[in-house]
Amino acid sequence: MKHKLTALITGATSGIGEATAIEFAKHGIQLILCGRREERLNALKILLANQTEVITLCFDVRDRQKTLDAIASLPVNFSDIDILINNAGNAHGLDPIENGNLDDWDAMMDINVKGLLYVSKGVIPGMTKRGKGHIINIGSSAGKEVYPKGNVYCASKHAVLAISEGMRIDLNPYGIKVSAINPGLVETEFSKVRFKGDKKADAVYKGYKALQAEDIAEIIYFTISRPAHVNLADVLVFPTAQANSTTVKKSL
Ligand code: NDP
Ligand code: 8X3
Repeated sequence: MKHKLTALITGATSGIGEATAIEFAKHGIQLILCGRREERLNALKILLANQTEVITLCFDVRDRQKTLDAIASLPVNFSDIDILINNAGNAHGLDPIENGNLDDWDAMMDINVKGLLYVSKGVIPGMTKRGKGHIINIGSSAGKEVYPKGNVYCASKHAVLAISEGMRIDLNPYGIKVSAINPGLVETEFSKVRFKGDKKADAVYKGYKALQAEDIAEIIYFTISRPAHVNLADVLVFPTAQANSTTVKKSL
């Protein structure tokens, strides 16, 4: 009989995904850690090895076949995935629509939306077969409102919310839980990626206390550890200093 829960976390190489891996390891959940930066995956595996079993899968969620192959390659003791954390994603650029960069648009739709779908396609059949599972999609406050220059990133996160609602309906007959966790500003590598390393990124989390990746990881653990009859379907979480995407109380 299987005792340990198994979780697959995408985007485990930094930020929210990495913090979730650390949080889950504390609770003995065995981990499938995914990302493109192999050295970081290996370092995290070593860090958590004395707390739980860890396996790493290095792939780009944009590559449909590699994503499906990586999930299909899991050894039998990791292949029954109880918890899927669809977290991999980023914003690329912050430009008015008329100046938007096509590569940025492709990246956001391909990673945040299509990548999430490819990973889900690899994992859901096992869950439906076993009649259980919990999918957590990391959306954003940007999935609930649109802010200036957020255009395509906001669209990608609105899509994540719609997909989450669709999954919850379609997977309802199988007893599978689907939750959308939608954070506001979280201090991670997110803004470094959005601004492509530009120092504009430094200002994003200055003058107030942003959410930390660990805050979201604790909420994710809380969500997956509710009793069987309880599902947190949709969670919006802001730092106290933030009221919505454009209202942030800063002491500058
Ligand atoms: P980070 O930049 O710290 O982490 C992003 C993660 O996504 C990395 O582990 C990265 O791994 C992975 N990733 C990115 N592109 C790909 C890809 N093509 N294939 C596989 N993995 C990929 O940012 P966060 O932790 O903040 O972001 C995590 C999620 O949270 C995202 O979906 C983001 O939209 C969402 N979010 C973030 C907020 C914030 O303010 N920070 C607020 C609301 C939501 P690697 O580069 O190794 O592939
Ligand atoms: C990340 C938060 O406000 O940069 O999803 O869109 S925000």
